Parts: sequence; structure tokens; C-alpha cells
Amino acid sequence: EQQGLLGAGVYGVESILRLYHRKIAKISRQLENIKKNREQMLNRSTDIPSIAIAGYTNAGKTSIFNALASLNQKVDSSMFTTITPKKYKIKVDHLGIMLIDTVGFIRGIPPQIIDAFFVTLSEIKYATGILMIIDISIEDTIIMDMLKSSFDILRELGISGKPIIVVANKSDKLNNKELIDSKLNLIKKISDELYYPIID
Ligand SMILES: Nc1nc2c(ncn2[C@@H]2O[C@H](COP(=O)(O)OP(=O)(O)OP(=O)(O)O)[C@@H](O)[C@H]2O)c(=O)[nH]1
Ligand SMILES: [Mg+2]
Repeated sequence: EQQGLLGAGVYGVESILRLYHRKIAKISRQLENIKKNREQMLNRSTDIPSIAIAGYTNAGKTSIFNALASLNQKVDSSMFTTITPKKYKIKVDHLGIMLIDTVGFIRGIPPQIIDAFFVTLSEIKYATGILMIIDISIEDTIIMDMLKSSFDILRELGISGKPIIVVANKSDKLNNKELIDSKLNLIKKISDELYYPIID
């Protein structure tokens, strides 16, 4: 035990730190349980086919979700507009499909954030298929980085072999057809290199 002027102060700080360490440990245990329950719930295969709309934050996932589901969920140019994503059942050729909006990816996503968003992102893991939305109005190098890290994140979530349709969004922001074609070629080339869907 430290005596003197600093004694009480150091002791005080240490006890506060111990308290927070205990709180963090408790919350981590609760989060683990939520993850487990949620995974078990999502893993049930009795539901109708589901399509998860995934991709970088601000790519336009919710805009596409709204268009397909005729809904009006919040859309905005800031990052992480969607924090608690919505699911909605739509009909395609008389077949019921569960459409799932998701939380956006970011580059070099820190493990803590992955943890916090893991529960919502794990919806993607149990979806029948994925629409991967890419904003093609930005620079080629950034598109390449985003695509690569998006496939990395899917891998970190334990996803492989699931059918994925890569959707080129915001093409209206590009002013000529040649430019759009070159972006489409770029995303097709990278996607083919990085991912092998298994469709049965
Ligand atoms: N020009 C243009 N803008 C679009 C298009 N799709 C979406 N946007 C705009 O892009 C911004 C982001 O759209 P959101 O649908 O909120 O994107 P998100 O991927 O859901 O974003 P987060 O929820 O933050 O991950 C909004 O300002 C939209 O209006 C498009 O096809 N063209
Ligand atoms: Mg959104």
C-alpha cells in the first residue's frame, strides 16, 4: 500500500480501474451469450430464403432496400446511418423472400467495432444469398480497396461459397458509358479473383 501524498489518489484510481475491469468482463460475457443465442436463432433453416444487402457504409444499401421493399428507412450521406437494420418480406415471382438491410463495412475495421456489430453482421452469415453493394462513382483505387476489404470482412464473418451478386450503384454520378463499363469490368475482375460462389 502506498503512503504519503499520492497514496489515497493512486489507491482511488486503482480501485476505479478494478471496478471498470470487472464491468468490462461482465459486459463481454453478456455479449458472448447474446452472440451465441443469436447465432442459434439465425441458424434455423426453417425460414423462407433470405437476401442480405451488404457493403460499405454509404454505398447505398438502405436506398436499395427501400426501393425493393417500398419502404422509407432513413438514408443519408453520413457514415453508419443504419445502426439497427430492418428486415422485410417481399414477393418475387410469388416467392416470399426476406430482405435484410445491414450495418455498413468500413476499411480496416477495428476488432472492437466488428465485435459491436457482429450480432447484426451475422445476419449476412445465415442469409441464403448476398447483394454486395458497391459505389462505383468513386476512384478506381478506392473501389478496389473497398471490394477487397469487403470480401475480407465476409471471410472474417465465416462466410464462404454463398451466392453473391455484386451490385454497381450510383452509376448516375458517372457521365459516360465508357467510364461505367470500365468500372464494371474492374469490379467483375476483382470479384472473380477473390470469390468463388457455390450455387446448388
Ligand atoms: N447519386 C446517387 N446517390 C445515391 C444512390 N444510392 C444512394 N445514394 C445516396 O448515397 C447516400 C447513402 O445512401 P444509403 O442508402 O443511406 O447508404 P447505406 O449503404 O445504407 O449507408 P449506411 O447505412 O450508412 O451504411 C445517400 O445520400 C443516398 O441518397 C444512387 O444510385 N445514386
Ligand atoms: Mg443504411
